[in-house]
Amino acid sequence: MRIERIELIHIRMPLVGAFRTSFGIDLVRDTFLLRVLTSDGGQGWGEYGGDPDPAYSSEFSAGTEIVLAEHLIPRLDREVTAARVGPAVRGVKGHRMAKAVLETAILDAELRSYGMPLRTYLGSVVDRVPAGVSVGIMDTIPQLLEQVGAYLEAGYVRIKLKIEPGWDVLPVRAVREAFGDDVPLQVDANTAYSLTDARHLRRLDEFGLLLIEQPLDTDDLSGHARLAGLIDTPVCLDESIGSARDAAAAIAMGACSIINIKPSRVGGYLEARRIHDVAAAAGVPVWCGGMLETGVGRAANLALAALPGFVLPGDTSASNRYYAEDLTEPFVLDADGCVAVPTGTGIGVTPDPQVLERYTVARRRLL
Ligand code: SMG
Ligand code: MG
Repeated sequence: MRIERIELIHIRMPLVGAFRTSFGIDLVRDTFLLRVLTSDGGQGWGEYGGDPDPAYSSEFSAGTEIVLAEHLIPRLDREVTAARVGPAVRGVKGHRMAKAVLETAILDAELRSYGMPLRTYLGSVVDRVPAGVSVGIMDTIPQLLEQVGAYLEAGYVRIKLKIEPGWDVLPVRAVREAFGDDVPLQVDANTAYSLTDARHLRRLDEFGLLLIEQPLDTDDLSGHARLAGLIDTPVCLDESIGSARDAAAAIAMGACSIINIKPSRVGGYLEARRIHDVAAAAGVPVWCGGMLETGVGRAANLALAALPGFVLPGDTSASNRYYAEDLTEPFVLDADGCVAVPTGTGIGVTPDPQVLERYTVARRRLL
């Protein structure tokens, strides 16, 4: 496969409601798509998982654009396959989100050229995946209960509450009291706590949570290992896991007993698959995280979430969780709380050109 051209399409998509986490509040998804055009007339798409600010991770859109244009794309052979992207860009330290969007667009183009769906390439074993939903920090408990109630009504099979100091035990207790002990419930702190909060976090033990996600700093594996020994709630890592090697180390040192796999965070679907394999070998359950993806990123995440080790529901919600109008055919939640894995070749979806145009704020040719 020969690459002819690479375009960056900067998009701004309004969210259906504000999404607040311990590190900020989002009202719009401000990101970009990469479109790869091949010399035989084919194309491939990828969606950047980062944000304009380096708040969730150290990467951010404007920096990523420079890294792509000046450091990653120039290292690629025009004659390329997805498997060759990682080795080609190895000399660039870090920047996994940048590498992920590039590798994914190339992988999509490659798979389309073979007529193979991403789910087949990755080794998916199911056609539909159970969907969880991530619920942001709210101003009041009644607002939270209304939101959680609506998601349960819609069919979501698992609720994840974003937490931070001052918004943790109370909202969890309120959700348990309102909806009962049987609702699969978990929390995500996005690094908002420190080890000195262990006694406080122990108070969450009584609620039978599935897991607590990333309570401590990104680079604090040993802190997570110590915390895991002090609380009963299983510790799940998100931000801390950037590679299969990180996953192996975290598992070996007891820093986590569950892993949230986000392809964008770990450099793409190939590394995501390796993390899945490492976790499966160790008997560690994984689930597919999300970065508020439009249909482009969501489609690929669903293919990954259909691998056998993904035994917990992911943040693989329907399109309307975030967007009134998606760039692709919307992903919908079935009555049993599942979302269908795309069957088309490559990632299985293509943005609608007219819809994409409406949300495009800039275009730039990178190659
Ligand atoms: O795509 O449903 C989604 C987002 C799920 O909570 C979610 N993502 O840390 O897991 C996480 C967050 C990161 C994004 S917050 C802006
Ligand atoms: Mg998280």
